[in-house]
Amino acid sequence: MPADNFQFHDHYLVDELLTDEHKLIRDTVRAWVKKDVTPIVEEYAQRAEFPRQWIKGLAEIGGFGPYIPAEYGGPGLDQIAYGIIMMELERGDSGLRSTASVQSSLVMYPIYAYGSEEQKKKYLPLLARGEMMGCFGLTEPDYGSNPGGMITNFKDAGDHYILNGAKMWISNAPFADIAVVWAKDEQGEIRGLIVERGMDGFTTPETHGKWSLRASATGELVFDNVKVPKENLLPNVKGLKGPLGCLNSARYGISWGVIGAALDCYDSALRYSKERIQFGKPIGAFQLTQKKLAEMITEITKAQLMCWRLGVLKNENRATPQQISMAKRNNVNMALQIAREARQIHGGMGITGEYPIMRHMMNLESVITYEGTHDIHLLITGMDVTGFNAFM
Ligand code: TGC
Ligand code: FAD
Repeated sequence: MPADNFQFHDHYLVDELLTDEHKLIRDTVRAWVKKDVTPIVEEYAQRAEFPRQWIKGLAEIGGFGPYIPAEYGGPGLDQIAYGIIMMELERGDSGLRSTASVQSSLVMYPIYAYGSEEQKKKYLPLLARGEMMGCFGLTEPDYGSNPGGMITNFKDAGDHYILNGAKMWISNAPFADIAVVWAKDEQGEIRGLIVERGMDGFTTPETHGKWSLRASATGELVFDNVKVPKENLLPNVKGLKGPLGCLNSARYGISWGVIGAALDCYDSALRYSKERIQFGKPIGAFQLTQKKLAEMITEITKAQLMCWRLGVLKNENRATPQQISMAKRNNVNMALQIAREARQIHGGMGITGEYPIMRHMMNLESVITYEGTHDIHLLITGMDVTGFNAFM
């Protein structure tokens, strides 16, 4: 991998909207990504391996549960800081951001929002320090976009529950110490359970052969009569709104995160277009290349402004799930289109690991599917504006 010459691009001076604390956080995360992520990410992605050493670094930069209050071991930052961290991490790799967003929004958030005081004290500080890693089990082999149909279930067996079923496509599953698992109780109500590695009958086989998110570990969660202590049930939420509430937080982080991937692709394409000479001129001097670059920075700028405003609304507790869906859908698609165009600008070099483009592009094919597919988010927006439910 060549030297990381990344330069941030901020066409509308969005930076001026940030506080000094936001800028300090951004600089810290950016420096860590440049030092410990970009020099090795290509090699690990080629090997399809998650660099475990990133866990310590992520904890040190406040990447685990940025908005979890200090009393539970988190940095207690605001939502814009959370977004900025996700953006800087995804500039490095979507798989790195995935690890941080799963731990933050899908493991720490449900424990914080729905857990008992004992659960918060037991798990959150360890998760914030990266001494314990978690994963989130919602998707099942037969229930992806429609998680309400899940068949994973648990029964009351006196002083514990017995959990059966399976989850698939679970980020961080192969190495997670705990899993926040969504399962139906005997009344068919969806509840959250904290399942710990080592419980009899709980296994996490790794998913191999991915062409996307290769530097992130993905696996299944298999529950074969797993005895789960009663104190591991999340007491304060029932129904699909439990897991969907966590997704609001993760989707918000992704909306910011993918701007990082888009910026990395744009920055590389811009530099390449000035250096690569064809027909006696830099390719950036051709109108067709300029059209690509001009459209890229326009779309990035729109996404930056959308996220900043969404962050303000989120800080005020006014961001709706529908607004978050719109941003997730728009920004992931924006990043994927930019990655594809950037690959064209790099010509043949664009398919190699010499540049980050192809890796970002393949990663974004997962990001446009997970946390609700592109079309599911379109239907959420469609229902929001028309009032008609087109899901069924
Ligand atoms: P529906 O009847 O609409 O809603 C059921 C209940 O949930 C409430 N609700 C929400 N609550 C909070 N936040 C949201 N975003 C919510 N959306 C709905 C709703 O009000 C209702 O509450 P109540 O009290 O009336 O019961 O549910 P539905 O079965 O029709 O499904 C709706 C649909 C399709 C939008 C939803 O299920 C969906 O979003 N599907 C996509 C599934 C998805 O996003 N899966 C993600 C899995 S996790 C993942 O991908 C992690 S990747 C991590 C990484 O590596 O970064
Ligand atoms: P399906 O739901 O089968 O959808 C297939 C196609 O049908 C899609 O194009 C979809 O848009 C379309 N479709 C479905 N329903 C409708 C409809 N009503 N109208 C129109 N079109 C429709 N899940 C977790 O729980 N935890 C994780 O940590 C996690 N990590 C992931 C990591 C990776 C790398 C990947 C790829 C996935 C991960 N997921 C995770 C699962 C992810 O959330 C699902 O893949 C996603 O929700 C889509 O489900 P599905 O793959 O079953 O597709």
